[in-house]
Amino acid sequence: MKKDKILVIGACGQIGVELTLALRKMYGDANVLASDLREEHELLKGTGPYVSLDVMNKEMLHVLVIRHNITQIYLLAAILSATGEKNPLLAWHINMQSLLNVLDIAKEENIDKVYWPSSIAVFGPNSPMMETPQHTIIEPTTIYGISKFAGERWCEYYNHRYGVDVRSLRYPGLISYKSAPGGGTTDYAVEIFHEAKERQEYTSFLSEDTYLPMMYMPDAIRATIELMEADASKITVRSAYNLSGMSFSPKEIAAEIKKHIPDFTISYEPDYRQQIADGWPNSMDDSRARADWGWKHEYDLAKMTADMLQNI
Ligand code: NAD
Ligand code: AKB
Repeated sequence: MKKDKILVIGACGQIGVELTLALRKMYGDANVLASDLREEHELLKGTGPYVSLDVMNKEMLHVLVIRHNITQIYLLAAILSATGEKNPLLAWHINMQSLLNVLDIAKEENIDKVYWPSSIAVFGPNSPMMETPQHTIIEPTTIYGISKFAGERWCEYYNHRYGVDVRSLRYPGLISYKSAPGGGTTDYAVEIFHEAKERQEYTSFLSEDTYLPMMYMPDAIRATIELMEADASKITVRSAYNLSGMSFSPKEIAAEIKKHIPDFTISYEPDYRQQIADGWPNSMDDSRARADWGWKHEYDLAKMTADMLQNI
């Protein structure tokens, strides 16, 4: 029987650290090879194998996959929405070429499964804002969203044309305390917890009534693993599944934090990220993920806030 050997690319990022640790628990430490451009994250040290890898170097990636008999690849390396707007061509280049390198090697080496995340950023101002459906107008206006939408099309193409078993989720904004977020528009919802604990005040770069779809990291990790563990016959969406947990505004999260830290105050100074957020959904319809492979979220705003404040 073939043993699973997993390669995580971008393992030192906000999702990568927690996903790598979760995969190591499931598959055994030695069977999950973590890789990133950056130095190994503190929380990964001593938990399993680590290599330095630039995913843009296709030859090196290919050698690594062959040398380690890799059977599954999780590609998490990317430039996120806010950072992407500062250098759109670089964001396009990295987000696209990394995915094409992985898909092509997966095809050539008959890799069993590939995971690559998409985002709510695929939607734009012409998409329905409330309960945004799985299939609807998709006209992203950020370079990050454009690259995610193009990536979704490539994933479906490699699946339909070459049979590559690639799976994807449109993550909402993710909130976590183990590894810092990497330059997104939803990062305010992580920063606010740190500032609330350290200074009892926070200045939000989004306006008070900006609603965005959000999710607590334990739900996101579980969704990822459940999607990847599902029988292939259940996966009817080969672009990316809508995925939903909760939806709130800066005003609402501040009110929830105030229940735990009564002195906490928030002020608002919207910057360039406001425009990005204004083009994204307020909430998402993820009924397809629920129907196909049984997705069910666990954390709401109150439960997440209590856990974040306890663990930071
Ligand atoms: P992150 O920025 O925290 O982590 C990305 C990691 O990739 C970093 O550790 C970085 O060093 C690494 N990396 C960058 N370029 C690389 C390269 N050339 N070679 C190897 N490694 C490289 O991002 P994240 O939040 O962990 O996101 C992971 C994926 O999930 C991305 O595709 C992102 O678009 C997607 N996503 C994230 C969120 C979120 O809220 N965090 C929401 C939707 C989608
Ligand atoms: C970002 O804000 O760029 C990410 C995302 C929702 O894709 N968190």
